[in-house]
Amino acid sequence: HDDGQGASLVVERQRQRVQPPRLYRVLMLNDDYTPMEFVVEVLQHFFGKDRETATQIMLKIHLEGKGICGVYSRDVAETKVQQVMDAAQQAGHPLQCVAEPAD
Ligand code: NFA
Repeated sequence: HDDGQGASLVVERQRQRVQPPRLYRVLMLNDDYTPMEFVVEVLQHFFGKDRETATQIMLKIHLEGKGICGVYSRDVAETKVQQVMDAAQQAGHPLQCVAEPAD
């Protein structure tokens, strides 16, 4: 049934425009100790990359100092960072992962 508020809700939504969620890049940083294989497995497991793509990203981080693992909403990006940091700590590797606003 019609509760009689439909028209006013439409007008309110016209006034109060919804903004798309801000996006965040998740970056991994190079270090001298984390094994290449561990980084490749992290990229596959937490970022959904296939083995070839994960290897390319790992090598870019190794050669250039940092690289983008993915771009997500803030909540998802922060969860990815925590998952990577937890996995690295569990394994005893110094791998660092950070999130930054995409723009
Ligand atoms: N630089 C590391 C090594 O030579 C590999 C690595 C790549 C570490 C990407 C962290 C990030 N074992």
